[in-house]
Amino acid sequence: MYDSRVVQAAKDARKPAWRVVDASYELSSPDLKHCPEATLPEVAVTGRSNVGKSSLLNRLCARKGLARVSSTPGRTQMLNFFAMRMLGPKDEAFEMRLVDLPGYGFAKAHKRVRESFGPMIGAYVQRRAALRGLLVLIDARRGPQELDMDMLEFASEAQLPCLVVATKCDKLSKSERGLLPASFGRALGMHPRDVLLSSAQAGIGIDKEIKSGGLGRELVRLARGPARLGLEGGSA
Ligand SMILES: Nc1nc2c(ncn2[C@@H]2O[C@H](COP(=O)(O)OP(=O)(O)OP(=O)(O)O)[C@@H](O)[C@H]2O)c(=O)[nH]1
Ligand SMILES: [Mg+2]
Repeated sequence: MYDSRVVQAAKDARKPAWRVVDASYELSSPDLKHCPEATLPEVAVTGRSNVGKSSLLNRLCARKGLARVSSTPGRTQMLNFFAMRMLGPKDEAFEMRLVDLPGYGFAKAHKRVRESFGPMIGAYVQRRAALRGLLVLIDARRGPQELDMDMLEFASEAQLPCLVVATKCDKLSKSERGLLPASFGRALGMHPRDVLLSSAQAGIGIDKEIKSGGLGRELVRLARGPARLGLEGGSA
């Protein structure tokens, strides 16, 4: 007997995946009111300060200075919108936005994500009509922290699908990388297939495995997900 999911996964693995062919910075917004008009589906990149959100975005778009990167935590301070044009396995085009969010856990006084977010990220995650999903980035070596669990819970309450992306995997050995999806999955109560490996430095999961899927395909899958109910008339 064949497991149809295994057969499908094998078929998918042979297809060239979605890739970014054009990316540009649009604007930065301090709140929901000043976001761009909700004309394209969005996926937002979230995670602790310094986890590598802006670096991941740059590597994905193959543009080093597109989003600002810094070794000092707290570099990204607004909701930063990037328009992306992607090409699929049959060269079909898809347009979406990727949103680089400020990191959480930077101000030590805030013990919970929703406090550390303040109204900016909280309102964006809860009420942005164009938002279809979140990439929750977690440092591969540090593993999931309480604030990450808090973020996943917050997103789930807001009915937003999430994908966990382990960052800086260049710092792990091959065997550590192999074990990571299952161990992160256990800690987070998620299926290991919803945990991706990545390295903005080495291209792991981003452009190294582009033929077998990687982040591009997952982004399009999230962006093509259904809009959340009840937000259609909301400010976007
Ligand atoms: N080794 C390694 N270092 C990385 C990788 N990605 C990012 N870094 C480093 O991690 C630091 C933080 O990177 P950023 O991309 O600015 O992180 P961020 O999550 O956007 O940070 P904030 O905007 O402050 O929340 C920088 O010094 C990067 O060079 C990676 O894949 N491997
Ligand atoms: Mg950043």
